[in-house]
Amino acid sequence: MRLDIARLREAREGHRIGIPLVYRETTGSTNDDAMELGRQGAEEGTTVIAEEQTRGRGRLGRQWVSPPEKNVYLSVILRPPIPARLAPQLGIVAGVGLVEAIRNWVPEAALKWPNDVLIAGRKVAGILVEMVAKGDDVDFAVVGIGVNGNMRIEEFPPELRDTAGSLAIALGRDVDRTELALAVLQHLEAEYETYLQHGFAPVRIRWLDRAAIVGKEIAVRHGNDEVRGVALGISDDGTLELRRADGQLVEILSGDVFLDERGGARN
Ligand code: BT5
Repeated sequence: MRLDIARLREAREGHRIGIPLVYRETTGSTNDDAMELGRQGAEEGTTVIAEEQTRGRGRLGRQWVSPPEKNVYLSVILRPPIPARLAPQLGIVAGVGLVEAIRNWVPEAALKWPNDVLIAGRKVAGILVEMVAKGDDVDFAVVGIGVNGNMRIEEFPPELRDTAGSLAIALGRDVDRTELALAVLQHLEAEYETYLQHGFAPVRIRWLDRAAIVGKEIAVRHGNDEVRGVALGISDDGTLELRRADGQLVEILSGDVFLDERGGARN
């Protein structure tokens, strides 16, 4: 079933995020579309949503599997008055909003740094933040969110069948994608409002509360590098804090986190 765009527009009328809403049946990447709109001066909150992406992107040029009418793919333009170096905070803000939205369906959903959402160790959602700076400040950022709603295991490519999941897989029934998109926009807005009014501190606390990795043994890989240790939390800049076995504290800017088997997650 298609998204109910009239319902989405009506529900977001008068809000900061989710309106104007640009709808695409199919597109390369909603992030590319939103970046283009941002460059053209589109206002904060402008959102692009699609039924399908033919070139859905993850971080570091990776692919985001985005078949038609199964999941939610959306990108939001934000224009926060912050220095460009703090842009990674936006991913954390979005991650907290995203996990809150997903918890309406699956209360045990949790975050994995930087901002994947996991259910029973399977990745059900990811975030891609891209930013354009003006001098030292953020001109605009695009927060791209992909949530697997109704994908079944056999619909994922074979290499993702052990690590990817969806709300439908967790629940054993389909979800209403319009409701899911709406929840994502609502919770993203709530978290973003908190961030604008009170700064990063309260968002950081909520992130830590919903994180699957804090206190656990993890490995962080970036290219051929690997750092192992206990995840302590995130810093004010959104970097990951780790304590290695030799006691040294390390701050990680970017990479992929792998939880120990004993941590109960595979991804
Ligand atoms: C992410 O990247 O998790 C960010 C994903 C952001 C997607 C949204 S959809 C709307 C907007 N438009 C876009 O073009 N992108 C955004 P990363 O952490 O790099 O994870 C990518 C990795 O996750 C891939 O290399 C696969 O291993 C795995 N993967 C790909 N598609 C997946 C899916 N649908 N569900 C779960 N895992 C997936």
